[in-house]
Amino acid sequence: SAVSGTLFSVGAHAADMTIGFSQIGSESGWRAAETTVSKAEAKKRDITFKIADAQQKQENQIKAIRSFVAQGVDAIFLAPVVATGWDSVLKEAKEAKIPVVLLDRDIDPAGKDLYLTAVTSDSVHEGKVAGEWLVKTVAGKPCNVVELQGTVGASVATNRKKGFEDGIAGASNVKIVRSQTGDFTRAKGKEVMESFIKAEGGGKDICAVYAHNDDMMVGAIQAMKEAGLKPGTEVLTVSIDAVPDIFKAMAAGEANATVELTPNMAGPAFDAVIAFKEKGTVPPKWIQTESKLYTQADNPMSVYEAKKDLGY
Ligand code: GYE
Repeated sequence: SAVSGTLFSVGAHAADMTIGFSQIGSESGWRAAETTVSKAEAKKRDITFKIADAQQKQENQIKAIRSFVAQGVDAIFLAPVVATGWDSVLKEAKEAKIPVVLLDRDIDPAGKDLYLTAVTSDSVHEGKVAGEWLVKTVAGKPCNVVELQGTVGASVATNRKKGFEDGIAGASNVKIVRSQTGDFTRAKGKEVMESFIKAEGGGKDICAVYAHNDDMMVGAIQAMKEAGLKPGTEVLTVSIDAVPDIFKAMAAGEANATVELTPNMAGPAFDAVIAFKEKGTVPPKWIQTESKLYTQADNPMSVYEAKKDLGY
């Protein structure tokens, strides 16, 4: 009928949509899984999905966004490598009436009117859960912690640092003695851990390692083993992401705990964009995904097996 015809033409249909995604790169196992899962989620909804890999560089992300704007895509997903420096390019997208959705990292609060919604976990909470786990586990014993930070200027690095500091704030026995960036990669995690061990006279006084992601921890575990230390027993480990390899390390007794976040940030983002385009539904400014702590007590080998099918 004429009525349903009219209704049909006002709605944007997922199958007709093209969405561009400015992805950071492939620095971690979590990131690679996010890319895989995003493609699968686009396919489920019949969305034409274009991914631009920025190879960790903000300037490449800015170029990708400009190119998506020039192509007139229906929406843009952005995983912002750092939190600042987005104002002018996001204004360009806004002027072109292209909604932007942030995935997995935030931008500075000043940019809040420049995007439709952000799909992220609560990264302050993740750090806090990690810190509280450590406080509980050392049960009052003195504990010198070394910290491997994520990418400098990334919201998740700032927040996971702050959250951990909050988590240990009430425990004067737990102290961060060294803290440096390992840029979220295995290679740098290993390198920085080697320098921590050297600087700490062989590492005998390091009680725990806190890493802002599992990949850096996997590198750090390697460094500890090569230095003759025993991660998982002599040196406690707690990190974030819950990638399959950390469960393997937990099953081997070489890692202690991880905080999980889902690599499926795109699914809720697609749904928000579709509802916005089709019905004008404005999503909440923050779509929060869950965080969950896993320890050696959670049957790590079975989690490892289950994770392998989830895009990792
Ligand atoms: O934890 C880390 C990745 O932004 C949530 O980035 C993401 C983080 C993730 O490199 O592994």
